[in-house]
Amino acid sequence: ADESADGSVEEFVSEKDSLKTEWFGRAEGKNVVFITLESVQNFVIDTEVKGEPVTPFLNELKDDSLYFSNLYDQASQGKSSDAEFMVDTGLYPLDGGSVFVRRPHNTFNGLPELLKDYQTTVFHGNVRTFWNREQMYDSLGYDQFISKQDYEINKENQINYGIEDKSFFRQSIPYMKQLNEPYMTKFITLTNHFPFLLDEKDRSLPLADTSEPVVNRYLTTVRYLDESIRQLFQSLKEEGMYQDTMFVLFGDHYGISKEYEDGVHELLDQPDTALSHTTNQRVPLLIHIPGMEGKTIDTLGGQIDIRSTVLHLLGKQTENYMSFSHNLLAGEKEEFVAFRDGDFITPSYLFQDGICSKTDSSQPVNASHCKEGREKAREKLKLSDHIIKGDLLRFK
Ligand code: GP9
Repeated sequence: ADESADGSVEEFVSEKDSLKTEWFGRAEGKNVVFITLESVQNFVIDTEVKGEPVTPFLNELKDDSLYFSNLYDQASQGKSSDAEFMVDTGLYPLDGGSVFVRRPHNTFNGLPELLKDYQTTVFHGNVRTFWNREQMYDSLGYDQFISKQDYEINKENQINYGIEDKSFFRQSIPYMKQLNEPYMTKFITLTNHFPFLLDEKDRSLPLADTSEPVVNRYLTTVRYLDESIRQLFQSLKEEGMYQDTMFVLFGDHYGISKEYEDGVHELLDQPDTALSHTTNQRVPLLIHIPGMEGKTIDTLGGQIDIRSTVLHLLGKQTENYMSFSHNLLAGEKEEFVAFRDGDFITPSYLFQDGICSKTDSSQPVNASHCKEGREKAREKLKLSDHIIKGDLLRFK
């Protein structure tokens, strides 16, 4: 097993649940635009501050999209890079550090490899070396990486890690117009990043008054991100680049750590329980195909499942691919999410911080109820590590 993608690994990780559904191929041949929503947790959707929606645009968009409301953040120490890694490869992050940094030379069969007829470009307003992206994108097979050096950045349009999202999207359009169709682009947003800084002039949401200033600021930068996406959609419509595109928007990881979570409990008027902490770790996933009716899907899944779901909509059969991704649109989807630390959640049980509890009530139960789930999580993580550490996909 050390030197090849042996039968047992293959059996376990092939993407079997790609049986055709009514959604299969609904976006076939369309361009694909991924937008990573930096630090966006699902609780901001349909939440208000002083009577004003935090995410008015995403709230509207989700009504015309496949909106996955029960999707968990599975990123680990590699944060944004882990989220990208899962979406591209359907493998789990490593238990320490970032795969982008630790294993950039592996063979991964990432999305650019599978979408061979697509021109693939990543847009990001930070330096090329952050999370070792430049090297990793080469390895994943991206054709182009438009980064900080390609944008006009000045005192007015820069904050925190780099260019502000509104300017980022505005300046990306001319590059996008040069792409050959079909194209796949990935926009990695930046402004909604800890410590959630924003100039007064860019703040359009009233400041919430929870006892956590970090949470209060977070909501204003989430609103800014929401506005920047509205502006991107508007520009693409004006340029005639909207109609033939599937948009995939997803939160990359949590923004509010446990340390500041009291502010979220106050905002949402929720109790401080293991269950509320866990449900707060959900990130939004919206897949918007112009002209397609919207639907909210509450199938339990994780970021690792985004890949298979997108490939299904693009009409790609995935059963010969090796990954841990499961199509969220398939009726028989296994509702199981493994977190990197070995914790897991299913519709029935939640295992977190050494405690087994019922998912719907957070009532602790006998540990035996979580035995099978813990073994399953351990097995998946072990096999994924095995693939990454042995660079086993080079044999596929
Ligand atoms: C940095 C950006 C944020 O370029 O992607 O990374 P994070 O700190 O969220 O992982």
